[in-house]
Amino acid sequence: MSKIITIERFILENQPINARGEFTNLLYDIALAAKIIAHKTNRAGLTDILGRAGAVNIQGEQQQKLDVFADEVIFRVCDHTGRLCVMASEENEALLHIPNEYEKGSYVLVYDPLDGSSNIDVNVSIGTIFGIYRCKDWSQRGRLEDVLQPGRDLVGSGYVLYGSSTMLVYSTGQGVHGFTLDPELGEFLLSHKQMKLPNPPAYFSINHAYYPRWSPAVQKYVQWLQSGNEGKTPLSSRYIGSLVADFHRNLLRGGVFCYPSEVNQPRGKIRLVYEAAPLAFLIEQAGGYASDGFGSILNIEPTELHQRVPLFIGNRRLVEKAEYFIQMENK
Ligand code: P6P
Repeated sequence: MSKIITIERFILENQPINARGEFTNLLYDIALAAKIIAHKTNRAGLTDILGRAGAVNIQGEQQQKLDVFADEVIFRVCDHTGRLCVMASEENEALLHIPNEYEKGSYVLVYDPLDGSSNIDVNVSIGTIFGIYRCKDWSQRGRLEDVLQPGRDLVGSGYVLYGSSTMLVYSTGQGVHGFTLDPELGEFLLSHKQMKLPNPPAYFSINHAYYPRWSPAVQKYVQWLQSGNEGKTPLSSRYIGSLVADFHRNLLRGGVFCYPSEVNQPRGKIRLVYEAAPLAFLIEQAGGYASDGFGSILNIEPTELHQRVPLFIGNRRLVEKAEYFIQMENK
């Protein structure tokens, strides 16, 4: 029997040297929020939580009740702890300020509480994505500048996958580590230490329905992916339509997830601040790379909280090939 290590113990024993208790405790808080959301998500089919909450979020998407629930859980677990100076969520147009009655802290939490929500009612895996920055100006109570930081400045990021099992995968810059929730114990146990992208990769993930709307460069890139990427190992196509699920499978088996810009979504669909940048931080820690087709996602300076970005993320060679085709077209 391998060692039984809870996420709390692992975080404590592996916290970044310069981190104070605040950062370590923030990761605990996220693990707690994940357990609460998992508990509700796993019962989604059994309560009246399914279906639409009636509201429409900033993205113009119908909010599912679980979206709203997950968003509120993360905020309420984190708003009073004194570890954060501000939060930002996909489900909220404006910044989420720390209520005045609570102490503010030195970290920033950005998150997509439940990505892939269109899959909730059809029982397909969905996920939470989060990123952690340092507050830029301690004397202030959290401002947009604290959230609009490039992914290169992340001090930690991760995701929770609510699937056949619930997994929390995170990095604080010292590798990527995965924990699986034991629902009986209510504990996340270390199950995937130092996760690294396998080579050769096995999959490519893209929504082929958009083929007619992609640029010729992206069409050529997809044909390259389909052609066995220059005679190397042939790739199989897998696309779940749930970013965290596709990302997690590719992290375990190797591959590339692509959401290029297309005629109807000229800046792509994936959000930079709380989806692409946190996952880009993770994939680099796992030996991979993430690009918007022109350069690293981590180097993009956000200008708006909900801005979207084209995304190619996974094994470096596959992502750099996308850059090659796109940059050839733009010569
Ligand atoms: P499409 C879910 O809404 C999401 O943001 C990601 O989780 C997923 O990868 C993508 O959209 C799917 O988008 O246009 O292929 O249905």
